Amino acid sequence: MEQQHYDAGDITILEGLDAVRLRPGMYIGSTGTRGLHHILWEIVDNAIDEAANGYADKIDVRIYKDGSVSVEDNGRGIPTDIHPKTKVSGVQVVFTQLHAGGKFDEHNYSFSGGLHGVGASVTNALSKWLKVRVNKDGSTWEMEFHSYFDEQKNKVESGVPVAPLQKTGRCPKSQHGTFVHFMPDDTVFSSVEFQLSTVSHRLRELAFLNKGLSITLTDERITANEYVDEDEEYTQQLDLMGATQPYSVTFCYQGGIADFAAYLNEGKSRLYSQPLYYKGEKDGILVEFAIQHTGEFTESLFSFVNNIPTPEGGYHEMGFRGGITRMLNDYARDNKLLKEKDANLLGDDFREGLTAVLSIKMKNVQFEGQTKTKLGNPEARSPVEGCVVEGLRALAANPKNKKTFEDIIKKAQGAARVRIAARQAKDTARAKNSIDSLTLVGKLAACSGRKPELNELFIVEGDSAGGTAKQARVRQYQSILPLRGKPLNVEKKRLDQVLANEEIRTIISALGAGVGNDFNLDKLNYHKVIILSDADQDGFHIRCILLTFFYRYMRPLVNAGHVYIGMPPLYKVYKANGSAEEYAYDDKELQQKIEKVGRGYLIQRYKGLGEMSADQLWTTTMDPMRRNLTQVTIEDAAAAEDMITTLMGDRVEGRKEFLNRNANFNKVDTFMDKVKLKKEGGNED
Ligand code: TTJ
Repeated sequence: MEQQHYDAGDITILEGLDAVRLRPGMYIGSTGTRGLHHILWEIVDNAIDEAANGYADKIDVRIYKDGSVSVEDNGRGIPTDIHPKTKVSGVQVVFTQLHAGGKFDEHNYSFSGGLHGVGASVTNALSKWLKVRVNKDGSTWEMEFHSYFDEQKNKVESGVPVAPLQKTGRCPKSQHGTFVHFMPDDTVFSSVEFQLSTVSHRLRELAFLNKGLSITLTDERITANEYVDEDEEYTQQLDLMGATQPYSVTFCYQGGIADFAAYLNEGKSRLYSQPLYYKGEKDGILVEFAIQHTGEFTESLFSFVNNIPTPEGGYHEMGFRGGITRMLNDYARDNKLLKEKDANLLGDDFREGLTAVLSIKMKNVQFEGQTKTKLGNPEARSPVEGCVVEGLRALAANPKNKKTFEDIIKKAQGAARVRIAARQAKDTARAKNSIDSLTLVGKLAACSGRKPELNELFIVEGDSAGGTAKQARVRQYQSILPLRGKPLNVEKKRLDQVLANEEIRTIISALGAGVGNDFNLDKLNYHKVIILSDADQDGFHIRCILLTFFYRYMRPLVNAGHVYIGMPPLYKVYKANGSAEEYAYDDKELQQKIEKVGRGYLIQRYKGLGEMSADQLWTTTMDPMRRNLTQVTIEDAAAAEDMITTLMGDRVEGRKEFLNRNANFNKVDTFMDKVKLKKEGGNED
């Protein structure tokens, strides 16, 4: 082999390739399997570019038995003439000049590059040998590069031309193209074994992304019947020659990314048979997308920038999603599928079951993210969104797509319904979880005893009566929970709204047995839950609300007979000298007590619990031996609910009227009679 002479320019070129040799990771990411395949993609990208520019429609990739690989296109062929500045052939420039691509070049006017685009010279620098053959203008040209150990320099030189580009023969003018064959350097890469599945997957992807381009992959290492692509079983044509022919597969998709979307949805139920496809351009950005909804719920968006996958997303995906949401909401409104009062559907709703392929082409791409597969150009967003809106509008304007768009809206509306229901369930769960002991701090005066069977909880209307009850109680087994304000009217409220109410949450928390479907009687802290409210309009209302709440959300509590109404007396009949003191709980009893006390009696009428002393409250209402307690039956609770529903619900007028009629406490008791309250287990009169 002849030692070549290099001029100054050539030296810098070789120093360029030296840099690649020295730090391959800087150029191809790694020297592992990924890096190995990267040097193949560098070559493939060149052929793809030629095809994308319309000069080639066929690419052949071949893996040889010796582990080398070749790429051939039927394009114009790499320029063979001498480059005036460097005085070497175009072929030599391409394979020995560090192509300033991707991240190194701000003037990256080509759409190619990006993740790859460091150029064919990098492949050359990391190969044991590389051979090029160009068919152009009726001639065949050849050139070879190699790496060798330079004994004088005591180091490996790589990518060195063995000889200048040479014309080696003639060929028909119609036979034009470039053939590049190389052997990856096993001293550079940890493994030099190309993976058929990796190569096959990417080439298929490229075939989808480049409509009509035919890409053939041949693997001479195996025979046709030795490899069945897990995704590609149906394209395998195992003939009688299968045992002797090398494995070969051709990818060619006339529908481009529309075929890609259909391919991704194979075997799934589909909302419409053909993917919707559009190709457009805005502000110098080429935008192509294909969408097809499945009957499934997951969204899968495959996005690409300049043919490079962007699994980490980025601004183009934002624009895409935004465009879908905007256009479909507009469509639904314009076609009265969404009524004026309806809220807009969310992007998530439209994307349920959506399979989409988005492919854009733009200049000066900036890749970001963990794996540098996220588009970081904010200027991409708006043109993509614009193209998507425009494209979908054009598609929707086609009468044959009318049903498709209507079905998409319907599916989204279904998704929205599920979303709203799920949201409510989640809120409820969250509210339930947040009901904890904190809710009770400063509110509940808890008893010291730990036996629920013996323990009593008094739910007392108002802070002042609550205070009195706290003084009066037997702290071993009686707990007091004062209710500030009126607890929320549980009627016609969803569980999550009910749970948002302070007073209600406090009650749930104190009882400790949960609420709604989760209510568990076994965890109940009190076997007597006693509602203690004033014998007036407000007290009556509170009692009804609490009963309705228990009926609706803790029905087992009522069913098991744990709920009671505490009955404070309405009157005290006494003698001024203290020789007599009787309590009456209703008008009939008042007459009896008057007779019992006899001449000179005095009557005190209690307007509320707050008027009683702790002693009086204990004697008349809280002492188990003397109090007048009424057990609430399920019918009582149902009647209370009915009361709330029919008289205290939406009909404000009806409520006012009812409360006016019942402002008289006697009528309250009449109501209580009507709902057949039973007396507590026979320990009083
Ligand atoms: C450059 O401008 C003049 C016409 O040819 C253009 C060109 O370079 N075409 C071209 C390059 N087609 N195919 C290639 C190519 C193919 C492979 C497989 C590998 C490389 C490095 C380039």
